[in-house]
Amino acid sequence: MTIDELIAAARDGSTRAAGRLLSLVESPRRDEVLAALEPASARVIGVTGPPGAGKSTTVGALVGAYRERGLRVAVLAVDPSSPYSGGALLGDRIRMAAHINDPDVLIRSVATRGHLGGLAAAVPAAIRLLAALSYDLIVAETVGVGQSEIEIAAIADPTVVILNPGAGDAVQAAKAGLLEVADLVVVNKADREGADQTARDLRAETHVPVLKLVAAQGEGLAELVEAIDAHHRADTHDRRTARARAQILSLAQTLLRNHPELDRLAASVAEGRDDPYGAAEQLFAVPVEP
Ligand SMILES: Nc1nc2c(ncn2[C@@H]2O[C@H](COP(=O)(O)OP(=O)(O)OP(=O)(O)O)[C@@H](O)[C@H]2O)c(=O)[nH]1
Ligand SMILES: [Mg+2]
Repeated sequence: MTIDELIAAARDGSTRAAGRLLSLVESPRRDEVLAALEPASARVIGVTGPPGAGKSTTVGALVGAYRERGLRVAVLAVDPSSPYSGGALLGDRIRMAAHINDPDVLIRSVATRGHLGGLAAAVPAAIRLLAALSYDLIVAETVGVGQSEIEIAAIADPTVVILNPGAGDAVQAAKAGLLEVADLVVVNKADREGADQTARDLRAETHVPVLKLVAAQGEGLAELVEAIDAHHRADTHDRRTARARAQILSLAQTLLRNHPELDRLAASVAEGRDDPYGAAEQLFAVPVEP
C-alpha cells in the first residue's frame, strides 16, 4: 500500500494501517508521511513518573474516562524500559485490557533509543500523524528517569507527574527535577499509608495542584479529569507559544547533537586546529539532514 492508501485506510478505522504509519514515522521515511498529512491538532496529555508508580494504570483509567465522552484516544508508551514493564508493552496491555478491542483506542509503544534523534524527534511526528488520523486525544507515557520527561513536557499539556506515598518521595521528585515539569502532581496508590503526608510534603515543594488517586480502583479519577480539563481551559496564547518554543529548541538540539560534522569539529577543537566558538558557528553553517 502507498502512504496515501495507508492514510485513507487508517482514517477508515484500520488500526493496522495506523500502526504501519506509526512505524513509518519512526523510520527514515518520516518526512514522506508528514508531507502527506493534512494539518490537524489534538490534545496531548503527558504522564510521567518513576518506574512502577502506576502510570499505565492511570493512563488506562483516563482512556476509559475519555472514551465515555466519545473521544478517540491514542496512547503512546514511550520507550517502556523500566523494570516493571520489562521493556515490553505486555504489562501495559494488561493494564489497558479494557480498551484493547476498542477500535477508537490505539495503544502503541514508541522506541526512541538509538535512532533518528530520540524522543524529541520521534514523538512530535507521531503526534502530528495521530492528529491527522482524527485522534482527539493523545496520552504519552514516559518513565521519568532522565531527559524524556523534559522532552515530553515540551510537547504535552498538561504534564501529569505520578508519585506514590512514602517518606522522601516528594523530596526525591523535587531533586530529580520531576516537579519542575509538572502541571499536575498525582499521589497514586493513595490506598497505601502516608498519602496525605506525601501530598502535604509535595504542596510545600510545588505550586501546581496535587491530587490523590487510587488508579487501580478509579478513586479520584473524576477529580483528575476535571483538573486536566481546568488546565486546558486555562491555556493561553503565551503558553502555546512557550510550548512551541520548547519544542523547537528540543528538536534543534537533537539535530545539532546528530550533526554529521560534530565529530570532525570536536576532533579539530581537541587538536587545537579550531576554537569551540568557530566550531559552534560552523555547525549552523552546514545544513543537517534530519
Ligand atoms: N495499591 C495500588 N497499586 C496500584 C495502583 N495503581 C497501580 N498499582 C500497581 O502498581 C504496579 C505498577 O503499575 P503500572 O501502572 O504498571 O506502573 P507504571 O508506572 O506504568 O510502571 P512502568 O511503566 O513499568 O514504569 C502494578 O502492579 C499496579 O497494579 C493503586 O492505585 N494502588
Ligand atoms: Mg507503564
